[in-house]
Amino acid sequence: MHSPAAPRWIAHLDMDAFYASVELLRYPELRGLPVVVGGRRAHQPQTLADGTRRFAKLRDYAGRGVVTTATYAARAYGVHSAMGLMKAAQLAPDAVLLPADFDAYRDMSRRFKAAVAEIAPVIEDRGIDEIYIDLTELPALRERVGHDPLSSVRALAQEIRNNVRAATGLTCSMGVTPNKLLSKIASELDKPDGLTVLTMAELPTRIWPLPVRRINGIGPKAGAKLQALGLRTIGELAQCEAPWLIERFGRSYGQWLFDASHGLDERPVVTHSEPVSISRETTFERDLHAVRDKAQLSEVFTRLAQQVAADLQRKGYVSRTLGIKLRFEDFKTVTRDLTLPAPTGDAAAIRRAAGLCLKRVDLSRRIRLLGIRAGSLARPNAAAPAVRAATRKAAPDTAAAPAAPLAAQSELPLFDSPA
Ligand code: DCP
Ligand code: MG
Repeated sequence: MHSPAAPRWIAHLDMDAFYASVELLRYPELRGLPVVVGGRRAHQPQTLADGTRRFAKLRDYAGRGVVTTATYAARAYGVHSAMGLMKAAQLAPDAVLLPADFDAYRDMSRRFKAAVAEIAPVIEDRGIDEIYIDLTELPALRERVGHDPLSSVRALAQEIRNNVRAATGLTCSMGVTPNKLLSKIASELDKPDGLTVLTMAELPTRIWPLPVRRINGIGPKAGAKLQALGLRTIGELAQCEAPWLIERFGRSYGQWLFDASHGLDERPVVTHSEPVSISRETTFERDLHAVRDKAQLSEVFTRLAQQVAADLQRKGYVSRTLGIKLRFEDFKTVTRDLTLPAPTGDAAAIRRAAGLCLKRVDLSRRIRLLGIRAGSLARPNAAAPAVRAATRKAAPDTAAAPAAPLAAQSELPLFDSPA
């Protein structure tokens, strides 16, 4: 085990404009242009008779979709992730709009992680385009005692970046520091295609001038509260005494704020993380009504169940807790879930369980978003978990898990009766 005193070298690697960069591999003629990912299938580029491609432009977009990601050329116009596409169109009307292709992004995600693992296998997966890597025990660093440690760290980080580039054709940005907290901040300091190596000695010059919100864990609420207290930068936060912060933010968060501002973070790089749940959801182009749009809703519901089943299968899980998420026209969100007597990965069983959850929701309002979530994940070959007839948030009349065989192909009528 690592003693807290022994310094570590932890890297945070984050792919640059990830989804958009994957698209540029496929459409190299778009390189350097403002490109936004976020369209629907209708925005798929058309190949013309002469072999050239015709792309959809943001100016022609109408709808409620949001920007999933934008190339750096598009960001120069102020376009960013989560911005409405109509708003983005005002800023960059000539930007190219492309539909998202999640299968391609997932495939590229696996490839870049494999390329890192060839050099540095201690990896914590943080999602589709980012990972932490513990470099501390790598021979390339350990065997160079007596050499300039910073230059070995830099060379190793560069080698990892080169391998990612060679395997994927994509660039990434990397921060390498003594811990995860600082590396996460550092990887953003020289984006895109940047490498930032920091020691603790550089905390005052490189980290303290940054706004408090750059710390992963200071969200909008805490950020606003710190701002109201007159604390804008991480350095200003570091000037505060721990008891003063604890008084205002509570014992654990106050102490954490103090530690974070001083660049302290002992969290290990965790290599085996199991997903808590697998889910799919979709936002409709227009709000749908349970009765009038029954056919369309039912179709979407089936598709979501099939997607969740396919995700489960690909990742090698079965699920025992199926749930649904609904967002209504007034943006109110409700969830319902249901624990099955035995885990399943079957699309029909998932749809059926989700259908039972749906029956517990008042469907008189129009629906904006629909999602299905599979939780309590297990490996199919693992010993069956103890059967426990439990439902959470269940109405008394539907508390029992379905008794019929879950793989039954019969489809329950869904969206048939708004409560
Ligand atoms: N993403 C998303 N919704 C968001 C933000 C991001 O679906 N609100 C997706 C698209 C991104 C990917 O996740 O390509 C990675 O997210 P990042 O925050 O790392 O953003 P990018 O990789 O696109 O850009 P950057 O170069 O800033 O890392
Ligand atoms: Mg990224």
